[in-house]
Amino acid sequence: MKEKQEMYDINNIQKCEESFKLSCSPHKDTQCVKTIKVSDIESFDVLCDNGWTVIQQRINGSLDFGQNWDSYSEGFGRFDSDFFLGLKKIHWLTKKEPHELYIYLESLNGTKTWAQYDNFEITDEYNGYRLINLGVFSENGTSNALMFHENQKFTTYDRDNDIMPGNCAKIYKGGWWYKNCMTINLNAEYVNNYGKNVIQIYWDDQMLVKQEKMLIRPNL
Ligand SMILES: [Ca+2]
Repeated sequence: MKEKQEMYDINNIQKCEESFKLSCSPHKDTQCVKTIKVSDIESFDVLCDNGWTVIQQRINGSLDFGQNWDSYSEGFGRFDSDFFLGLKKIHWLTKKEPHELYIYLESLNGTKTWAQYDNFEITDEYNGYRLINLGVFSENGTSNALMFHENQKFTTYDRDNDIMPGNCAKIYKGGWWYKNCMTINLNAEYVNNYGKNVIQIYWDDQMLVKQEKMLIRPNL
């Protein structure tokens, strides 16, 4: 088995039922692992969640997101815990066809909200995995904070593409589409704060986040 597939312990998440569709779209009302093949790169597994493809999640703070460029490019973590799918895969998925992005947020005090963008796309590695498009924003109790990061390249501690004199990924201990530096960062350090697990991130200064997921699906 290939090394990057071994990162994902799928023993306790079932395989999706067979389908001709090369996306999570048919797999509503369930969570399952699906093998996807897009042109030019070898097949890879994704976590499907109620018809959406999960590209990133922080559900228990068990994983250090202060990873390097190659790690963000290929992906890291486990589908049954915290993980990042990988910028290369996200690029190919969002290049193949238009995708909407859904961000689920649960705050430290238990408030659950979401933000959605109807046309999410990032470039290839040569162009820095630039966040070239977000599309139309809709929400339920969140602000349009991610728009601040539109058109930014991705930055990690070993690849500085932000517009700060320093490196935002070093400061916040996680890769992101930093500018100078951010209004939100869902890959920031997950720290223990006053005895409670808190991701040291916020959504537009308003909200400390306890759990969050980023999900995409074809917008046809
Ligand atoms: Ca910089």
